[in-house]
Amino acid sequence: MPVKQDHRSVDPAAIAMLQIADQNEIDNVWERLEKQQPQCGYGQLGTCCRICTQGPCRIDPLGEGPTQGVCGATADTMVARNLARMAAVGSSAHSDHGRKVALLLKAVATGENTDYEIVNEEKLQGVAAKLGIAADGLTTLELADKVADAALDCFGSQTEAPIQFAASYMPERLQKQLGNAEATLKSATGARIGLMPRGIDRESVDILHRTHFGCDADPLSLVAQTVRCSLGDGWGGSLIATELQDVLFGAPQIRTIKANLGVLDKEMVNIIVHGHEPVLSEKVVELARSAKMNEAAKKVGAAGINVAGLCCTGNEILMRQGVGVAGNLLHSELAIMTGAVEALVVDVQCIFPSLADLSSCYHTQFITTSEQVNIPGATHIQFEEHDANQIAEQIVQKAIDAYPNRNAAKVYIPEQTAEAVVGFTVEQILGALGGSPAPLVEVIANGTIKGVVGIVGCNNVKVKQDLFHQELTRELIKRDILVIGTGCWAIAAAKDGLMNLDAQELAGSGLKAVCQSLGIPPVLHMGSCVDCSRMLVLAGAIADHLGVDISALPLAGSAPEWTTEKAVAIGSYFVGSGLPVHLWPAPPILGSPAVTGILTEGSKDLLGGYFFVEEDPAATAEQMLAIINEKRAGLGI
Ligand code: MSK
Repeated sequence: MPVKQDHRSVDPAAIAMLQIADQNEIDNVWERLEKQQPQCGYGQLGTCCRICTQGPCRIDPLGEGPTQGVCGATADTMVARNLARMAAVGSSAHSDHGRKVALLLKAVATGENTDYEIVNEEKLQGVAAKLGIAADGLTTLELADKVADAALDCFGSQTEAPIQFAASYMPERLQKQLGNAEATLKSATGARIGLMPRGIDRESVDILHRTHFGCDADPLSLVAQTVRCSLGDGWGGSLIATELQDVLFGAPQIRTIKANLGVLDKEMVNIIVHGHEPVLSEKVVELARSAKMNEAAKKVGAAGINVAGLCCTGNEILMRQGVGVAGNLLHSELAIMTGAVEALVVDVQCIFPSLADLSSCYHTQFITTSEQVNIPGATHIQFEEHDANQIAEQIVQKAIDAYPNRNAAKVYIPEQTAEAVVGFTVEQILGALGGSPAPLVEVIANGTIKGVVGIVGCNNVKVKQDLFHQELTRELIKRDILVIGTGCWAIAAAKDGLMNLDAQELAGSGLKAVCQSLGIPPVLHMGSCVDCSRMLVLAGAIADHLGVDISALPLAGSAPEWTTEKAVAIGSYFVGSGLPVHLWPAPPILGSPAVTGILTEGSKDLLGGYFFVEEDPAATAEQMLAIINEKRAGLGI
């Protein structure tokens, strides 16, 4: 009698695959979590420090044992340093992604790279205009060169001035608010504590420096730098990634895609692309669609080539190419267990090292491609942007070569798929509204829609897969709150049918009427993790339209199944931009009353944004409604 697996996921496809894993004793992330129990309480509360070799030190928040580490660091210092380091890593991951796109744009502009081209001239001109770069008399490539230089300068700038992307895209009122907060911090502490990012790389390095042994011990300045670094991600690195990817690969369009493991095709060579950066996956899709490669696939007995995505690489090609998505983070092992995946091709971030061992039990080629992601047991095919076509062809060919090794007895593809309408960029949303936020503002002002919530982030194996994502989304739309979002949340919502037009029926009467008149679902897919920057830009456009601060708007954010350090950066730049942000699981800060106080209360006065923690989806929706109603009252609507 197989063990039921519905305590691990709400997704029927996942449950089916977990039953197969159970029957065949296949190791997986849920099993490994169980083997890790009980997990370290100090780590969960953030009160352990292994920054120097006099440690590791730990502090019991209940007052048992020492109250300081060997150097004298308190629990507040330890927690704040650990949090800052998380934000630095998360911001670095997003921003390094942005850097690579900026470097590619530069290489295309100078003619050094001819494997890519500028697909979206309109967007290029829009970005240039936003940055104040005059396009008159310049060719497209000359303009691209200037935009690439401006982007690259944001990474390495050594002045005290804010980076150009933040200074150009952030609403002026937010810049002023951050300036006021800096002044308040200075008068309270005497220290120069900045919040506007000066350089994307610099703010991460600043954290690495100030958290070195014997530097910053003040939770306030450590949290402030956490926010500054994260703002450099949201209004810098991630924004650069989003904007320049739209230039190079085209802006996403509203379209219908399929989501869940059922997108895999038993008759085809299945290639899954996983990770975050579309620079490689765009090429894999292009090559996989070519007549030449499909002919090659037919020669080995397949009906053709089918590409599917996972996680944010999946979101990128879903938004721009309409490619089906096989699942979110916790589907990555399950996808291999279908026995029908010829190649799992990964770039960077959110890739379990376990995929190598698991692939070796099947015919699946597990192919790493980034110099930053080397996994023992994987086949490494180094991706070089200047040779993208040839390398993508090599990868697709490797998948084709694997097809004859598929063991039919091991193949089981759950049939679940859901249709999802996706591709909601700021441009697409404003376009659907007639070019201005005015109609959205009007339906919010008259109460037809109460507010907007952005949900982001991962699956976390400690949370039943997709449960929080899906229930919170349902609870919010029921309360006439429009839900937008990115990342693995978006895939969870898509799999649940919440991005289907039929989901209008699940919305409250006001939201339903608006969605019906616009022909959109009540739950909008805005892209990958770096595309959280699209939500910032949208919030800024609404705030500017109304002439108020972002913090005054009936908006909130949530990361209800978050896992990664990138989510710390996203949450922190939302808070720094003035938004209340819900988190579950609780972040590792509860061992410090000071840090917890700053992030849940102090930041409210200083920045307008703050964090709150709640483990129940319906209670979270109620809290969000209360926040939204409070903001509405503040605006007099
Ligand atoms: S992929 S960062 S698990 S959303 Fe962006 Fe999903 Fe979180 Fe990775």
